[in-house]
Amino acid sequence: MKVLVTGFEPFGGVEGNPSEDVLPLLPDALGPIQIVKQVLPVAFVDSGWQIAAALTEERPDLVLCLGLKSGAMALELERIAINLDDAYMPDNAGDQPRERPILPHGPDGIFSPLPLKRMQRAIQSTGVPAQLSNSAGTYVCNHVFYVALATARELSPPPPVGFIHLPLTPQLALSRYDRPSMTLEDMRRGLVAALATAIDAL
Ligand code: PCA
Repeated sequence: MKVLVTGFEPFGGVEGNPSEDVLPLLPDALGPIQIVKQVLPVAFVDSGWQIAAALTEERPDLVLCLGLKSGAMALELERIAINLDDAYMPDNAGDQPRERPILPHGPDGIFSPLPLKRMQRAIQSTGVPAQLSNSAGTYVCNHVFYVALATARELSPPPPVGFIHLPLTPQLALSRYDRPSMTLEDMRRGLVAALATAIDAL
């Protein structure tokens, strides 16, 4: 069995992205389950085809996408992806879609099928704060989450897909004194617990 975990490159003038930096800290296997890691560009078009290709080519049994949410106070387990790109700033390729559907005939929203409340409790039991979130926004993270969920539905069997938003690290929050932060080690601990719970439910 195989799990795909993705992160994002830096964007928006922040010098790093914890969703990329935490990937090397995650194990390459959990028991017999292989963990494949991939960094995605913060660009609507390229991130979309890259996550779709990763699902159809790697055929993972479970997909967990990660992204940074500056201002998050906990690991935020996203409940739903919506069929809308509405960028508040240009992406790393200079693209700034406004009120554009991701899939013109796609469903308005797609829920993550993962056991999010159980994953939340598992993260919390390691001493790391975790919350459920009802919006992944309308920027590149929501785009990747939506494309991954829609692509998964085309596969048989469809792999469950989830998305977790991560806070800033203390280092990245230094110049943003009003923003909360979490260490990469805490993120790693919480994410391993979340992955183990999601794998258990397969
Ligand atoms: N966060 C952005 C895109 C990339 C990332 O790490 C978002 O929340 O949409």
